[in-house]
Amino acid sequence: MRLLHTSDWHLGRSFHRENLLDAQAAFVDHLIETVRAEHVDVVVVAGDLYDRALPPVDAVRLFGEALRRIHATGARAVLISGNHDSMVRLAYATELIDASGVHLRSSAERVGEPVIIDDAHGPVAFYGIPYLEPEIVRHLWRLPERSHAAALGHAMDLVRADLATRPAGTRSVVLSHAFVSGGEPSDSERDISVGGAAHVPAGVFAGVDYVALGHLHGRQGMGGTVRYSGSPLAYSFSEEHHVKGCWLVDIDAAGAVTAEFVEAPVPRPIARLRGTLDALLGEDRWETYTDHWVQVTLTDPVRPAAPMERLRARFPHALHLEFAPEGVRPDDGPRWAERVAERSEIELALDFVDWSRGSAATPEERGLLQRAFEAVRAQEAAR
Ligand SMILES: [Mn+2]
Repeated sequence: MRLLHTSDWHLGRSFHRENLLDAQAAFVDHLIETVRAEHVDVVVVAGDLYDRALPPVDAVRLFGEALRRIHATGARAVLISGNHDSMVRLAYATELIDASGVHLRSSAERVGEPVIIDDAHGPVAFYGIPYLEPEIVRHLWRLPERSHAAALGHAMDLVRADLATRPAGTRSVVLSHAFVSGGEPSDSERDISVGGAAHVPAGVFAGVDYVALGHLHGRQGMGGTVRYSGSPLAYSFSEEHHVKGCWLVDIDAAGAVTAEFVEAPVPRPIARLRGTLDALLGEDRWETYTDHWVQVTLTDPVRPAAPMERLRARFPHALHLEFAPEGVRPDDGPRWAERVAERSEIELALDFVDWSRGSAATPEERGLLQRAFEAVRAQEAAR
């Protein structure tokens, strides 16, 4: 059986105000061509189909078109919701859509209920585990603790319990949207930590033949046959060295897996440049970046006038500008944007408590804030 594993489409997302819908549509074209050229049996999409719970209409249209075109190739599809998606909205009419061979799995109640797809060697069971918000599934499953590890651990127990009832030799694939320990994040995933922990150990997935992961936006293997495909496009400048695409995965009669990476088209390469304005505008070595989407860090000791306008004369696709003056006396420490970058919501809130009151939050207050952030996220997930 041949799968095409992809994730994190984030349809409707923009890149520093640049609309990416055309680039996302080009990825869908590429996906369909790959399914046909490589005779893919099942397209597997591991969550974050949309960028937000209420996606813009153009994104909804593109998603509908992608499903229709996958169906038209004759391939089947199994998709799950991610932390950016609305579980409830994506669960709409799934039982009807199932009849077409396109299987959206977007509810915790159905994780132990596989989609069975046969090939010449027998059945393959596909279990779709959507992103599980710990606060929600803790009540549903009466879990002893509110954590990603407990949530996914229980979901995988349900998967293994179902698999044990299947005929001997049934092969298995799990789709999951989670942050597996040891994975390398980028700047474009949304924080999902609960009580400080976002990670689950890879060992939670023991007992299945292939695990198709989503959530982290860089492709990576997590050991064995547990893999992230990464997003099909770069969604932050931190991804400038990523290679984007999908895994083409073959599962043989015995359940042994081989995988090969299929690169996706790059709408426009991205790069981070650093130097003085004169150097960036004058030196030949920057010529290769004139067609890139660029983020520029200017190192001029004194901020030049109209820097973006002047940069765009050479780099028409400059999108983001930062300043890091060199050779000047440090003033009040790093700039605001630098201080908040890469800090989580909870850390920012704790900074605010400290700043406004003059003393740091107590462990109890910290817990209270953490629970407030998680409650908001749980509410969002149920929308
Ligand atoms: Mn994502």
